[in-house]
Amino acid sequence: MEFIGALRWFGNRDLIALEEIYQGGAREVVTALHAKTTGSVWEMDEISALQARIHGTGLGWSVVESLPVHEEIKKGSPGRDQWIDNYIASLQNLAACGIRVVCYNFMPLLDWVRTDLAYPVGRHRDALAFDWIRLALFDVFILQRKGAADAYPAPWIHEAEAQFTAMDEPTREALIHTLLKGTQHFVNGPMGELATADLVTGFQDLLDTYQGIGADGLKDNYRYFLDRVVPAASEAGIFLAVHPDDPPFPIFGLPRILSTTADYDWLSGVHPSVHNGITFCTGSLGSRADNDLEAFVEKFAERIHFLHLRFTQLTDRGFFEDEHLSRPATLKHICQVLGEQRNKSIVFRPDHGHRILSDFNAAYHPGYPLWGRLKGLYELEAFMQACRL
Ligand code: CS2
Ligand code: MN
Repeated sequence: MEFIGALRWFGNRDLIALEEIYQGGAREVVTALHAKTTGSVWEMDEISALQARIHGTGLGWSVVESLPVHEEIKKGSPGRDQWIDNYIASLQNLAACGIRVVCYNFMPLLDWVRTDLAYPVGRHRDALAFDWIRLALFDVFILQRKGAADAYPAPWIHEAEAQFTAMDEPTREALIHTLLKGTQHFVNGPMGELATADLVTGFQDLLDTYQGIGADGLKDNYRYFLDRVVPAASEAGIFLAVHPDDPPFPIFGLPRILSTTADYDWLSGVHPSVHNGITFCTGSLGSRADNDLEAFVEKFAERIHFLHLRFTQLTDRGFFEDEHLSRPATLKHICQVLGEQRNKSIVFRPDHGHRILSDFNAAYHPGYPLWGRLKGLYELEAFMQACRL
């Protein structure tokens, strides 16, 4: 097994240049055709143009992150077959250009959600964090979602209410922006397209479109998608790699279906083919105390095609993103189990990084600063080499 270090790159939406990623020592980038609208076919000439640009810098590109799944597919709308046809056409075009792994997720509406984008960790450095009280504050008192108050324990609601009452207008706006735009505006999806002027009502309208779907409904729609896409991916030679729910809990009443080991048992039961694969994101899955990362890697090793490495530290009200090496015993186990997979190479990336050094001088996308991630990359590379000695 060879581990190949990569950084995620957001194309023209990224302040970081490919040259910086190359100079920084990554061997590959993981990226997407970010300028495409969700659901449209990724044409071969577009893929190869981006590929030529990446290769021209000296970097490789074998993993796409992400090929977004249209909401109509997740909702199981009558028109979904056309969107699935497009998805398959994109997979075939990617395969024809030599892409091997395609990461995607099946989370309704929102990509990863955090309540804090500048959570202090130590002096002069910060991280992304998730705090249930701040989520409840937004959900119950700002969004005023029907039934929201029943989703949180009473003491959390009381604390949220006290914070809400003391909150000034700019702080409230900042929380809304953090939750609905901060981590969404540079990835493809419905939140990125929402008009900033009417964020809260726009979000509520989108939530209403998932009324009544529930986890079982979302699973049915996912199975329908997989029934068509897995055979096509397998024929094209693409390894699909679904990213877990992040955070791995239901939020805003939206269904979640890839949060626990039991969910992954279900996924591999639906289509046992290894082409129906996984992005093993230790940070996302590790945000639940009942997810055993070591047991997970042992169970699903052969269907793990892409690695997101970082760890989270759980608090009594959520979690924050920790150092990349903060759980060395777990990381060692992961490297050893995956390392035993012969005839396979796997791309890994430091998944999110702290802001350090000159990261504070540039408006990098939250979670994706240059130096914090490079530090993670170097640490992980060195750790993996040491595991092999
Ligand atoms: C996030 C996600 O936790 C993460 O890795 O950065 O954006 C994730 O990469 C996507 O959901 C994958 O589809
Ligand atoms: Mn991840």
